[in-house]
Amino acid sequence: MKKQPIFLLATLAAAFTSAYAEEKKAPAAPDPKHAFEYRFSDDLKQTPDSEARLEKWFMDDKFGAFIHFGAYSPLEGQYEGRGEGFRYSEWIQVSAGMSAEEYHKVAAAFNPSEFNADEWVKVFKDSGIKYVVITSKHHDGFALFKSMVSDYNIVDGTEFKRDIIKELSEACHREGLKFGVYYSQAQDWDEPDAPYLNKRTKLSILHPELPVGYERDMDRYIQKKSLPQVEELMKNYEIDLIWFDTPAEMTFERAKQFSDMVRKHRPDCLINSRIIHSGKDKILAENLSLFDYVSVGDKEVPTKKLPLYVESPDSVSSSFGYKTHGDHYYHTEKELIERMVHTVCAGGNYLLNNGPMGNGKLDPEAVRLYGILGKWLEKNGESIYSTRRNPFAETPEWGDISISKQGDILYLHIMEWPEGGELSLPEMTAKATAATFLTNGETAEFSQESDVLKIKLPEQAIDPLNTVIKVVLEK
Ligand code: H79
Repeated sequence: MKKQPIFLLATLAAAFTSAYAEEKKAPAAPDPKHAFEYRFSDDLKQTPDSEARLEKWFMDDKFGAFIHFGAYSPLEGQYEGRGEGFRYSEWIQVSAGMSAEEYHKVAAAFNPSEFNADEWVKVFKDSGIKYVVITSKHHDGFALFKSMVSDYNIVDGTEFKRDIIKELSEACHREGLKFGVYYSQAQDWDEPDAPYLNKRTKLSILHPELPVGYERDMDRYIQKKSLPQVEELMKNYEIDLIWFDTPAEMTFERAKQFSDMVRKHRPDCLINSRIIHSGKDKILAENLSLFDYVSVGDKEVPTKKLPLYVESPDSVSSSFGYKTHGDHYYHTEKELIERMVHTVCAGGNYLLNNGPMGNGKLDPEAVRLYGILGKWLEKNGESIYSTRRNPFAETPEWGDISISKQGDILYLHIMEWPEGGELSLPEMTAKATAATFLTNGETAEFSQESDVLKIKLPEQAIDPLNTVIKVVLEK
């Protein structure tokens, strides 16, 4: 078994948490449910169209900011003393058992008066982030953009009246960041015809006004709200990526209506796999034409290199929406670096979420953590941006490996410092011509014999977060 430091840590932390839960409310540990599962058959291949689209920017940009922001944000995971038991604060309508009518009051009260798109974008840009994906409509059904399809939106339904999607998309593009929207195409707790993902969402609680035995009609919901709102997004904003989620009852035919709609208005706009596959599904070859890349499971970090290009939807904390009530935790700096690096070396992008606060300001702890990644990227960015997945068969014990797009530079990411003052890289068939520590620019001494590269290391890690060695290969 390969050593997987993140999950080893998670298991230890889980044991610790349960043992001490009585005495001290320790933060919940990373959930083993998020452990990576390999759900790909090795012969899958993205369509040439998708590959071309991905190569335009996505595969080079590597690092995105995911943003969960909405009417749930000011509640921070609790409503009238209820609801804090759910891991995700954006689920408050369900966790607190609110009817749609009751939640309308929550939505109407949403007033993020201190929201400033330029301030957000500056934080992201300074952190090395290249694209942004924000919730334009989550499962609660409340849109953060002006919509003619439904007045259940921030412009028509609140005192705030401003269009968050418009302001943020413009601010991103002004600063050269790509802009994407999350859109919950299947679940919509405001719409009785939309499907409910699990037993926790009950039609009788959300819509008590409906007769018992009400027969839902998914296609009615799609035609009335979900598809026309996706069209509005595509027509009215400059969207580079659309992020679908939880595709309950999404057949190929239904999903195709969405992908056709996106392609009709914005041929270059990227589409994620959740248009049809949930994060836990096995990817099916017959669905590949519907999307461009694969979203692995929520907060899943791939630890094995993958045949299709992926993106990992991670979060700085255990929730996606801002949460202060009930169990929740933030990742450490070291964990976040590991999670980013493993994702990139497996062949994917790292989409790191933050949940802004109800007043419209970013979460200060998220800002701090993004800043740490940004600082690390300032020195080590060339080992991340525009690189490709680990070319070796195995993931090394001490960390991971990425390679430049041209295939002429290896980046060795040392996250577990090897003992014995030496790092050894077997199956190294290419000849190394130079080696330097990216962290401090110093030359690294190395030797190479019968396909084993040996690099001399100082006793202690130069950068405890991740020391990168750049190895130049002979042409
Ligand atoms: O938007 C974020 C999540 O709200 C969304 N996907 C990410 C990107 C998502 N929707 N559903 N799910 C993820 C999976 C379902 C999780 C749940 Fe639960 C199971 C919600 C309620 C039961 C675990 C237990 C989380 C809350 C309680």
